[in-house]
Amino acid sequence: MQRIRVLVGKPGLDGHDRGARVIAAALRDAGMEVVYTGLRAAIPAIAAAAVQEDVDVIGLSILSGAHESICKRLQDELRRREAKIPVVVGGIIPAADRPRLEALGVAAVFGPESPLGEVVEAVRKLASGEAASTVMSRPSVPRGIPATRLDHTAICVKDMRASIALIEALLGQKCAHEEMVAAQRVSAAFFDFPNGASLELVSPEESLGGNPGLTRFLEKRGDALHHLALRVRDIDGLLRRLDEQGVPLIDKVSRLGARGHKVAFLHPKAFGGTLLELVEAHDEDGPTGPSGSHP
Ligand code: B12
Repeated sequence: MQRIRVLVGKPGLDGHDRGARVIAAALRDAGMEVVYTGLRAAIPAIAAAAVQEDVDVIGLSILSGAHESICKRLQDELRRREAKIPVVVGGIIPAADRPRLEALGVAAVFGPESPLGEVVEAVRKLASGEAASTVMSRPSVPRGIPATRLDHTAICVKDMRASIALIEALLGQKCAHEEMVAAQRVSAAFFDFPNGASLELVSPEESLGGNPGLTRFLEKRGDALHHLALRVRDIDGLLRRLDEQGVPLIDKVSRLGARGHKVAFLHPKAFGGTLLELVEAHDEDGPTGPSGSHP
């Protein structure tokens, strides 16, 4: 049986070549012959090489945002050469752009964290002449929140000093960290636990002008559980993906929380009425402990 031949192209000025090299290696490991163009390949050169090398599939890696114009130009070049070669694309492709690429004749699109097995299978199907629609229908965008652990649980309190004294007595441990978060006009105190998660006490800080959201919360509920916080990686990439998937967000980009960590809140509607915070630590395994912030 003839080996499947694939051309992996890295068009334009985009210098992100990790994804292209990872994909080229995965296809080679799966027994395919792979021609990799290297960085900054011109589009006519990609089309010419694909025809000359008689490849079964062309794969483009694009993280520059120019995917639409590149795919259009490549299809024009292939048409000019009367070549009918399926094209797959990977990289940073917003979900909203996928239908446009499909309309341009792109057979499959793969975003960040696409499982390599899924890419190999799609290329194999296309090389064996399977319809692009069956390959395209496979979801390649990861879903959900890949939390690495619980970061902290926060209780909103009216009297910070009295609450710290109460919790210190109850847990038999000292408060690990106190901070005034000027940007949010709150004071926060943390009790850390051996598994890395912690309990946060948070209170509107009148000396900083107060936090209307927390003041309203206290008027309505009194001292009570306020939010849960999950530890995540690449918080801004995750927020972009959740936004594209229609998850209601309070923060579409992260902001600076306590302890210098990046944080963002989901709307309570997203989590059955409970306010959920995402936290990306600047030092994931470091000793800095959890962070906190307040919408
Ligand atoms: C590492 C990185 C860099 C490295 C690149 C190192 C290298 N040699 O590749 C460095 C530091 C050099 C860099 C620079 C820049 N970067 Co950068 N970078 C990243 C980062 C953090 C990870 C990319 C990566 O390597 N991922 C790992 C690989 C394995 O994943 P991948 O490429 O996504 O590939 C997977 C899929 O996409 C798919 N896939 C990819 N290619 C292909 C091809 C085929 C055929 C198939 C089937 C599948 C497929 O399968 C792979 C496996 O799942 C991303 C953020 C992110 N989380 O993606 C930003 C990111 C890509 N960078 C970005 C930017 C803006 C830049 C700069 C412009 C920043 C600047 N102002 O200088 C420069 C531009 C450099 C240049 N010359 O182009 C933006 C791009 C924004 C956009 N397009 O909308 C991103 C998204 C960051 C962000 N959140 O804004 N960057």
